[in-house]
Amino acid sequence: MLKKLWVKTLLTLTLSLSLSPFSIAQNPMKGKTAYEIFVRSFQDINGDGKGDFEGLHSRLDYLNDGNPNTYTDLGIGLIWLMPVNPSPSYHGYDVTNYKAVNPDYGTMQQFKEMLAGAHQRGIKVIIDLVLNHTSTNHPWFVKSAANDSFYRNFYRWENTVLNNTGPWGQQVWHNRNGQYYYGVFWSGMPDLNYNYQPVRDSIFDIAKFWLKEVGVDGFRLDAVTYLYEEGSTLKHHPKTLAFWKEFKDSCKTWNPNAYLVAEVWDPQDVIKQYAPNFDHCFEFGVAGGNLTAIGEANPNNLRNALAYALPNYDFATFLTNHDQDRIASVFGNNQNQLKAAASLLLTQPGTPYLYYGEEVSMLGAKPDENIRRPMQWNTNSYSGFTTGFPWRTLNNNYPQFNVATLKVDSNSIWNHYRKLIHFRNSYEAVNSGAFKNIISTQNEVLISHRFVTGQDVYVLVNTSAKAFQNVQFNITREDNMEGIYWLKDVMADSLIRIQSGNSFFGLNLSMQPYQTRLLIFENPTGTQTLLGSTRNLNIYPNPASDKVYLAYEGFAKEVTIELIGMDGKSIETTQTYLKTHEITLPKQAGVYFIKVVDNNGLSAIKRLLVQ
Ligand SMILES: [Ca+2]
Ligand SMILES: [Ca+2]
Repeated sequence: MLKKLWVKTLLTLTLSLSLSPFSIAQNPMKGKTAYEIFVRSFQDINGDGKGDFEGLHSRLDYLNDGNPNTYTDLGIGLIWLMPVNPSPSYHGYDVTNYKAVNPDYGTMQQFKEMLAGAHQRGIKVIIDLVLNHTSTNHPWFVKSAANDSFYRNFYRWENTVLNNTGPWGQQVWHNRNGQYYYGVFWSGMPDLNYNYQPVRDSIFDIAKFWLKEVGVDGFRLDAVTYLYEEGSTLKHHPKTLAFWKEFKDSCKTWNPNAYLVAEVWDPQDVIKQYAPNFDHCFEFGVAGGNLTAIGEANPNNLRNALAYALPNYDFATFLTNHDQDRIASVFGNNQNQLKAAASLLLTQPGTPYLYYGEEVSMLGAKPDENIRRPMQWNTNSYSGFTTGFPWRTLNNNYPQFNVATLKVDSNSIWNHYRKLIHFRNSYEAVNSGAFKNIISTQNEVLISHRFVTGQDVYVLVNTSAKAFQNVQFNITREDNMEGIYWLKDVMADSLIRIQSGNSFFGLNLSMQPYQTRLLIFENPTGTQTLLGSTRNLNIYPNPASDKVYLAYEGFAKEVTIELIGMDGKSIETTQTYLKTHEITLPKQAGVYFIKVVDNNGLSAIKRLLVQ
């Protein structure tokens, strides 16, 4: 098992030696793993059957307990809350007041307390802003429909129904008292008229309110392609793109670290046009590539999507979101396929977004309510989501697929997610380094080289149900050093030995169906340049009971670790090539010593208090 201490040590070291090859260092969410939450379905505290801010607050430790030395949380660094504004609908994508919170979820004070709790744990929080349209119950629309002189032009009105239909052929002009207003999605969501300056002013004021007065870290921006319509141009109007540029610039003025992620559900050449106006767009091409890679045992779509996006823009990735059938339903709850899909998501470039419950294989297929069901926490009634009656029934698989049950099964999908997220969080090469697709003898196995200077990680994911005995591929080393190298296989916690006389290595590995291998390139025997010149032995925790973890740097590859008692007698000796080591401690409390010696005779000794 990967140990955080070891990872931190290695990371500190490599960070000091390298700069990211990307220009994305400025991205405020660089390196983070994100989690999309439907507040109504996450955790209910007051027993009314609807999730709320206090419920979410009580579950923050599940996402990230804020302690970098624990490994039992999910390791999430950013949460996206689906709309929290008041709304007549269960989902909230038709807002009636942009500067308030939905009373179903609690008060603004409770929202702010939850936000503070998240920030204490190092979790950033962004909220969904739905700015293309409002609810017909929004006071702006009510006044507009009543012909109020100021609000009339907040929406687009025509005296007669126009015969143009919407982008997907739908009716977009809706009757209200014999006049017609434009609503691209449906009659309950009238589009705002962005050609009217007071609308734009109001929208900027809303963004400023949330960033400056409330203190959220940014926004997920819904349906960003539809703001302006003129004639037959109903999407991607040049004014729409110009608006978002201005919006981004303004948000960064109010908070330089504000983060904007946009929904541009379009082909990649369209995403490319929008990308400069946001920190991220969701990469629907890569997301689709993840699904076809596993569904069709063919990673080519994914390879192509990454090849297009990577040189052009930074992006956010996912498997499925709140608008799509859940991944567990897509793959018939095949746990091996679901693990492989998670492996793709959490080892690929881009900021990955989990959809809540994905980590416990929550099921869900359209209609939308069924993909937004209550979270599956435990085996209690209603899975611990509520003590009352839930707003929507739970999936009937919750007795087997819930956090509490899967947490104690080391091979579960939940632990697969947890390990991968912590792995990703720990390696700059994986969370924000460069990506190179490695060609092998098996097209079904996606092999990625993720790297920054001084840190090389190779990820192998078998996208198929077939086992392969001989997956052959080459890896290269720029430092061109001769010697014995080791690849640490993190998932298997084992080492693969390779030897070379030049910078080119041929590897030949087996892959089980849907297997994931995470291979870290360890440094060659006897060379210490990459490890730094200072020998350093870290013991954690200290004082300790039960177990301690060692991390050491500055030693040659092979080390001998010795546990010594107060009387100076050796209790246990171990030889290892790993850069980290776990020791099970004697039951007897007292002072012990740990000594590390390498095969060049370099050594360090440290005192350990066992409680
Ligand atoms: Ca509630
Ligand atoms: Ca519009």
